[in-house]
Amino acid sequence: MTNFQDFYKQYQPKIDSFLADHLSVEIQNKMFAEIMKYSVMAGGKRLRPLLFLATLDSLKQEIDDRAIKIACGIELIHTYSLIHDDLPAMDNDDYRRGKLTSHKKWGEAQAILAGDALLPMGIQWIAEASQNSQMVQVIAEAIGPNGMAGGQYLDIDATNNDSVKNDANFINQMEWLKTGCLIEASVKMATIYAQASKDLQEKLVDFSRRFGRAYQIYDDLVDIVQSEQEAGKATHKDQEEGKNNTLTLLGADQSRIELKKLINLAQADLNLVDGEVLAGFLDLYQKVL
Ligand code: GRG
Repeated sequence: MTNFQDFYKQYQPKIDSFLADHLSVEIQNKMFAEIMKYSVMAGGKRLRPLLFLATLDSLKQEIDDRAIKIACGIELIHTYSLIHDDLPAMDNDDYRRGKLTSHKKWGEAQAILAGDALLPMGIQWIAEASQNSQMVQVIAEAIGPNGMAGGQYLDIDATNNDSVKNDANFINQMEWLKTGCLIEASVKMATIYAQASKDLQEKLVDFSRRFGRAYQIYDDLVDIVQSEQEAGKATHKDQEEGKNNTLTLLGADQSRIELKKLINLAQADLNLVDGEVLAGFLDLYQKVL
């Protein structure tokens, strides 16, 4: 058993160096490699790969090089989704992770292709390292039409569509598909890799769902907390931009209540496993409470 800080210090650099080394070696065209690496190495928190590894830790599964490769495969897929999410046709963002977005830095066609290439490369790493078709199926389902891409479709479809602005079911579904499914898949793949019992798998998947839902609420609240600190008042940037999310639906106070509930439930999901590291992920949310 180890705590979250030690775990993070041990594995975050391993993830970063695996990503940097393998992208440099495995991509034949060095210019394309640079474009892909630019976004992958731009300083992400590595939340999903660390969740995968922490779930293995909770099941007392050894974290070997194969596990690191699977974890990095998940991060490639996540990075693809961010590059495409930032494109002019989608969120049209100029900055991501404190740096110019891929299309701003390299051009739109280049950014589309970097995302196009990161997605199958991520799947390939997971398939190669796991040799487990069930894990490949789990990740493919999580990011396809009934997962992340489907959620992004709902989001695009709903922007500035007043009829869904106050529809809690729609917002929950859209947010869940867009960000929750990949988080759930990261934990589920770890339970398959570690051959966890059905009971443990169910509990950990419940944890991942609550953690993932909480992450969306947290992510929306972070902006509010930052503007409170900077300007001494809460501004609803998302509301101004016509976004549909739990924050614009419930408001900040109710979102915080919802977040606290989810944290308590997620903590209880860890009762049957060695969940100290996984529980540490929930501490992240204290920043906005
Ligand atoms: C383009 C098919 C397609 C999907 C895009 C990821 C995504 C779906 C949309 C992102 C929209 C968004 C800002 C959601 C809030 C939560 C979230 C996923 C934040 C970004 O992930 P982090 O916080 O970022 O893990 P880092 O940079 O740390 O990896």
